[in-house]
Amino acid sequence: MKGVFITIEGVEGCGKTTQLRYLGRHLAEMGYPLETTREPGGTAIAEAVRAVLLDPAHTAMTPTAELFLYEAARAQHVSERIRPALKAGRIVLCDRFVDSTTAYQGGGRGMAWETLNQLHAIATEGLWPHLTILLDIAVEEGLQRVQGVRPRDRIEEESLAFHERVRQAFLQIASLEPERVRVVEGHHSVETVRERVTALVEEFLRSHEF
Ligand code: Z5A
Repeated sequence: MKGVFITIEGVEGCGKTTQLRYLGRHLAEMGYPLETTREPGGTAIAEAVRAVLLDPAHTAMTPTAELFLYEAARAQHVSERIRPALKAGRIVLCDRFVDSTTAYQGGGRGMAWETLNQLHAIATEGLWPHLTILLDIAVEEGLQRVQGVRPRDRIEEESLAFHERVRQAFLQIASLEPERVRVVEGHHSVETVRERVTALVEEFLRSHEF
């Protein structure tokens, strides 16, 4: 595999989507071949699954059904879009990936991490990000940022305690895999966060001779 797979993670409103946009523009200006995408989603089938997952009307969805839908969307996304882009030597920037499942379904819903890791391995056929940026922010601050910007989805409707467990799970992943997962404080201005994210990614690309 020639490409580089970079993911960006964090709780709601941490600023992932904003930073992914800046980073994508910056890397494209530097001349890197690039693919930007998101989870759940990134292909027609996975985007259709996303609509089912986030629909606030789907309050009856069981945690197991939810988990399999996230992994199903991921299997399609990896096979149809991410692997081909990596094979073509591109940098793939992805808004959320397996760590979101570990944090939300594992940390938030209490599902066993060992089981989740087995499912990740099946869905991705062993593909793991080379670098993950975790934007860490207080849950209340993140939720405040997205309040009123767009309608709340099914996961956002969860309690503050749920989102706090998700944040702690993300931090735990970072402490378990400090080489891959780099934490950036998300509460700073967009510009400050942008500078830190750019510096981390540039350093990574330099050291990996991409
Ligand atoms: N989910 C899951 O449970 N399991 C899984 O396996 C996966 C996902 C993959 C959809 O994700 C949901 O699916 C999500 C997790 C769950 N749960 N929820 N809800 P999503 O990524 O599509 O949705 P999201 O997490 O809610 O992301 P978001 O709304 O796109 O937020 P964001 O990307 O973190 O932030 P943003 O869009 O860049 O910024 C939000 C607002 O804050 C916006 O107005 C910005 O202008 C502002 N902003 C951004 N940065 C700053 C700074 N630094 N200062 C001040 N204001 C800022």
